[in-house]
Amino acid sequence: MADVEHKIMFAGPVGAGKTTAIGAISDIPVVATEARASDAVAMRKSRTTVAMDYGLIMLDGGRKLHLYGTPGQERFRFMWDILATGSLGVVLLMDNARPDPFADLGFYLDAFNNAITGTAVAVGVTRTDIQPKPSITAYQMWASAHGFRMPILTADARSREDIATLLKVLLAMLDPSLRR
Ligand SMILES: Nc1nc2c(ncn2[C@@H]2O[C@H](COP(=O)(O)OP(=O)(O)OP(=O)(O)O)[C@@H](O)[C@H]2O)c(=O)[nH]1
Ligand SMILES: [Mg+2]
Repeated sequence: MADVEHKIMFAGPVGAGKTTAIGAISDIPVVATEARASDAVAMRKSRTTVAMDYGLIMLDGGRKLHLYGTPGQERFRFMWDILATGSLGVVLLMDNARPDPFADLGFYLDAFNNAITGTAVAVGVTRTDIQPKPSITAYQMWASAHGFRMPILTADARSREDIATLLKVLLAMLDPSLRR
């Protein structure tokens, strides 16, 4: 089928790399809704997503993979459910340099529980070059202790290859024919 279109959502905390990841992998220039960051976010970076990011990957056979990035700030939480609707799967990006990445992971798995149930989730841990701990093994142990089964990989959001690997892992869980 040439006209099959799918939607993948990127979620995770402010600065985890959602906008960067979509920019690294998209086949079109990303449509981003970024604004100058204020208050606490501005201490981390100058711009933040306020509505969504949109990118597109052209798969073999003319099929399209639409990529949507959520705003990390919780005050834009109303967008999370909007963007989650109809998603084939969720990529959760976790910033390893944040104070408590496991608490972040628990929070996002809970917040996107509806979207994740019945679909698939893959976790990409960013900034491991800056902050190597916790290790991926520690994440996996945390996930299994909390009853989650999902792939958890390191991923530099700036790396097209890393984000492609994350998406391939996610798509393979859903439908092996979607592998690029
Ligand atoms: N050193 C390092 N920097 C990274 C890595 N992954 C992403 N970054 C950087 O982290 C920043 C992420 O910023 P964004 O892509 O705007 O983050 P976001 O998740 O879209 O944030 P919000 O829209 O505010 O929720 C960028 O400056 C990236 O270059 C990584 O693995 N290592
Ligand atoms: Mg963003």
